[in-house]
Amino acid sequence: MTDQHGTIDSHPLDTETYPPSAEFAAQASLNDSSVYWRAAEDPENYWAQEARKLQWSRPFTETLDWSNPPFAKWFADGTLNVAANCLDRHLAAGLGDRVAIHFEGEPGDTRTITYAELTHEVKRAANMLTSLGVKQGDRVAIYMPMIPEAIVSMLAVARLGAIHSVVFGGFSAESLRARIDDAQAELVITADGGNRKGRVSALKPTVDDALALQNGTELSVKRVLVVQRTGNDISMQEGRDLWWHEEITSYDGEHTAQAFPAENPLFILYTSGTTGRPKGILHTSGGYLTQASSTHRNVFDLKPETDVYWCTADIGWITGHSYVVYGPLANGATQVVYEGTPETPDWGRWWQIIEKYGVTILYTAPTAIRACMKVGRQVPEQHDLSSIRVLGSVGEPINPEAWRWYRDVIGAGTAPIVDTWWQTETGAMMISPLPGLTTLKPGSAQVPLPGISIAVVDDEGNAVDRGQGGLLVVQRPWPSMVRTIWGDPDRFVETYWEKFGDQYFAGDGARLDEDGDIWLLGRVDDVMNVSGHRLSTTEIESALVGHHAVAEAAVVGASDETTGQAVVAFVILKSQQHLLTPEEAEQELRGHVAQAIGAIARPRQVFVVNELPKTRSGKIMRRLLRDAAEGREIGDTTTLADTAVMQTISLRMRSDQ
Ligand code: 6R9
Repeated sequence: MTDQHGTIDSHPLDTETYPPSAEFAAQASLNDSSVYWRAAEDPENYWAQEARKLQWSRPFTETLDWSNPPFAKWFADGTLNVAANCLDRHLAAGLGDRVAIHFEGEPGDTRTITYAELTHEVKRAANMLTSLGVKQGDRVAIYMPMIPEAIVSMLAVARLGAIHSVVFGGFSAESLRARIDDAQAELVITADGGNRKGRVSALKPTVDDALALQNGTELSVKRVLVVQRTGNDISMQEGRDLWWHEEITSYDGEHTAQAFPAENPLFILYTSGTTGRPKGILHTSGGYLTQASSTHRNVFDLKPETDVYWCTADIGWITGHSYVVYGPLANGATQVVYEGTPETPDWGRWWQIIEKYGVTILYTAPTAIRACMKVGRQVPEQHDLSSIRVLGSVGEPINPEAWRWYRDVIGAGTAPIVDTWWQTETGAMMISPLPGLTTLKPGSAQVPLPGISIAVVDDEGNAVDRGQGGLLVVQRPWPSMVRTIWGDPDRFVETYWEKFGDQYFAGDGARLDEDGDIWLLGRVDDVMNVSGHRLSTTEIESALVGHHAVAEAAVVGASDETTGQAVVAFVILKSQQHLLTPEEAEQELRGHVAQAIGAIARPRQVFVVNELPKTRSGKIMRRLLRDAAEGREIGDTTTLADTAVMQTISLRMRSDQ
């Protein structure tokens, strides 16, 4: 079905394209499009070749075992040590003096850590954990700020064949405890605190609260290891709590890594923002490391000898796991790790860091880009960002307006932008341009990576034609796929596999354009149906942000007696736009959307707000906005970064109606 209204069944709004420059393509490692055909002919063979770039103790003979779908096994008879692949292997190749981490603390303290030093620290930590009783298969919870010890801890756990469960440092005591209980972790690694927004954000007291909760579950935790970072006053419980810096002095850097089977569990990561119990997404070793490292190399055109890479994600999220820890370190990359927030001490911080370290590849989220846009281009323009050669985006669809700003202001109008679609469940990137090959379209993640089979299907699971919209599915197993939900295989089957049989249901809507490129449209519950037309929240948000007065926008489909659903928009105006009153803004923006997309997309209401409700990972919680738009009691706000936001919005709406 196509129509003129710009619904998800029609052509994309933006048809401008950006082919790779001749200079970029000439130097790119992947600049021959035959890689796609070769991988498509025999995906398993493609992944086997990528896997062989890792160091295996016992080489695998079988690539994929899909005899018991949806429970996949990759490279199952091979053995390897994940941490040794990220560390010892590079030392053996003579790269010990290469910088692994340029650490920048928020207060301005710095550390430069080479691969030799990182390896030494991880070996000592592995010895320390062994003497604390950690062994293969045990679960270790990590609740840390973005400091080198967080990465050391993850790698030390991995080195022992144990399983880490990193819990983002912004989560509450209850959330932490729920995750500890679910995984039955016996050890927690934390810090006294971290630096955030110019203040000490205490962590150890939250761990204490989590462990003290009387929730009817017997506490699994026996020990707490505490890294000293901020020096805030904390209490240490005799017999349970140990200072890392005191304990570590007893251990040397001699540690031989043992090889574990490729399917040995590597980590559990709980997904946030969904209703009900958190889902413990389980990832294993060989397949995960294969795809994390392969995509990190190919999508960023990584040159480990010369690039300085920076991914701004926290290790509490999947992006931090795959593209701060495992991908970059397996590839021997040099990277920046920054502890703090982009606005501390001022909005110039990120650009100053890029200038200081000569960052060449930057990987961040659209929400951060829009925040920087809101502040204005004059801030990054005060810094020399000429080292940048590749830009990445992840976490949500990037609206064309933000895309163009990112390329023009941060990428000097020339850097390719790789818009990478993937999920906690997919473990690594799935859909993304390749910077030396793909002609870019702002706002579209475009093409499945080599070796990945993606389709857009209708409700019956039939692939839709070009020009049409539907649901995104992955058609074949991939190496870094989620293996199960920890402790709940039935839920794993139900959530992802029951809808379409052996195709993985991602929960995202998507549209194919006339070239067959994929446009992600947000979670399927964010797709609205207005008078029988399917409209995407993303598309309307993009139109709103395209208006010169709008800094950020969130759109929801609120139930409506006549049209089924109606479009309700929440916008933040740019700070210098006090020219428009809220009433004028509503008029103006309703008309603007109608003009940009079609009358069918005209918002029923536009509310001007000061802030939008977001999860701690920066995703807008449209569910709460929908509650507000439908005049309901606001639902569960526990995953909000700032719980007061919804109160302010509700008050604002009541005064309006
Ligand atoms: C990596 C990560 C996954 C959900 C996913 C989708 C959205 C992520 C995107 C994107 C459009 C992109 N998403 N990247 N949507 N374009 N490039 O973010 O994992 O936190 O599990 O979120 O994020 O809706 O389903 P996770």
